[in-house]
Amino acid sequence: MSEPTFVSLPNYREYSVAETQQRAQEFLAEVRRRRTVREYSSRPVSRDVLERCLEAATTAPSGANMQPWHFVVVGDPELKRRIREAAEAEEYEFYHHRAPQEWLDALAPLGTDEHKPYLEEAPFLIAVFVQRYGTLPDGRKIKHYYATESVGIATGILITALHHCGLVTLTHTPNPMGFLNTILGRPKSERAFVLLVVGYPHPDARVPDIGRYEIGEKVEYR
Ligand code: IYR
Repeated sequence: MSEPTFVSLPNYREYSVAETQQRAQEFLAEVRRRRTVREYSSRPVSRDVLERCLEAATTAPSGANMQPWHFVVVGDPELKRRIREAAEAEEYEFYHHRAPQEWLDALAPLGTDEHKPYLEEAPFLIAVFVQRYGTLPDGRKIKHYYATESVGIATGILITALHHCGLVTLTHTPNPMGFLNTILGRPKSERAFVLLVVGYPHPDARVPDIGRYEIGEKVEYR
């Protein structure tokens, strides 16, 4: 077992009370504007910006610092076409056979169906994988703790970073997502967590007229 070593907290910043309040307000105003978008412009997205946002995502805290994520950025039209084809096949089954009525009722306000043109129209898809375990240089397996939670946190940072850059996303979870391992050549030790659609909104993009709960219904202080 290796002994822990410590360094002093690097780059920590404290703000004045007024600045703290302003930052909290501004951040809230910024994230409040985020909406999930299903209609994309074919306008390209700077690869450089994606790289910075992905790097931001990989700063997420993770169980035992295992960093149990893997991101595959897909911009190749042929790969996007294959992903769309596979996703639409699964989604057809979902909407027509697998989904219980209760689930379909819950989705009704979103107006979704098995057609997923955005998987080809958006400039990039980011397939996010959970690494259930890692492999040491000598080939031994190493367990990842809280892998799903960690990848969820990283994905949240990614979505927020992309929004911060004026990009829009869709958190797409075709069900099941095993086809992503096949198409993208990822090992069985990884499970697809989400397929993030990334781009600029179509000029005529519309979003469902749905709202958020009042904060008091979701947060309490004791
Ligand atoms: N995966 C399907 C269904 C779907 C499920 C949930 I939960 C959503 O919030 C939205 C859609 C689809 O993408 O259409």
